[in-house]
Formats: sequence, C-alpha cells, structure tokens
Amino acid sequence: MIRLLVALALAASAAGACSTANAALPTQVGIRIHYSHFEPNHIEVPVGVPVTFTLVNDDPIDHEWLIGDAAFHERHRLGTEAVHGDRPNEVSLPPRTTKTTTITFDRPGELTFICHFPGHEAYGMVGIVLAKP
Ligand SMILES: [Cu+2]
Repeated sequence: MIRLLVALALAASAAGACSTANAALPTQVGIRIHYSHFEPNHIEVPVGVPVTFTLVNDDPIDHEWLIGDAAFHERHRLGTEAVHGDRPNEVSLPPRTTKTTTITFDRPGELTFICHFPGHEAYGMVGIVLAKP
C-alpha cells in the first residue's frame, strides 16, 4: 500500500513537470525515510486543497518530519521539544513506524521539511515541498 502511494506520488509529480495544471499534482504523497534520508526529497503539491502525507520511517532509529518556513526551522534548530505530535506540520516518527498527516497549503511557495535530531539535517535529512497554484 505504501509502495503504491509512493509510486502514485512519483507518477503524479512526473506528470506535473509537463503541465502547469494544479489538478495534476498529488493530494496523496508518500515519503519514506531510509538510511536517514527522505525519499523523495522534492515534492510538488497543489495549493488550497488538503494534501495527505504518509510518512514511513524504515530506520531502526527515531526521526521527525517538521515542515515550515525558514523562521520555523530556526526555532526548531534551537528548540528543546523532544516529541512532536500535536500539530499536523510536526510529526515524530519512532523506529519503523508509519504516520499520516494532512496539510492544506494556503499559498504558493516553497516550504522545507527537516529532521532536527542532532546531526540529521547536516547528514541530509532535508526536503522541499513546492505548493503550486
Ligand atoms: Cu532524523
């Protein structure tokens, strides 16, 4: 099921590359965490409709998926919150777990998702969501 979601998301984003139609962009996105990297790490989604992310942590260690703008990430780099879970844009992922979260991007633009566990961002746990009108 998860593999199917990832495949669909990849197919949809490939289709989106040839078209500017918002309708071609996926509202179901699968992101796999494997060897402390996000796969895929560049995602295009439509503005103004709910987008459901299925986050799969395949690793035997904790990760997190925090999405926001530069100011948001600056706060989290300095932050001391050990666990996230109350907000759709902040998801904690214990080892070998899958969680879903739904976000509506209310304006076009680029947001970044990062794992802020010590060293993980520097190792490459960074990705981009581009919300397109
Ligand atoms: Cu991590």
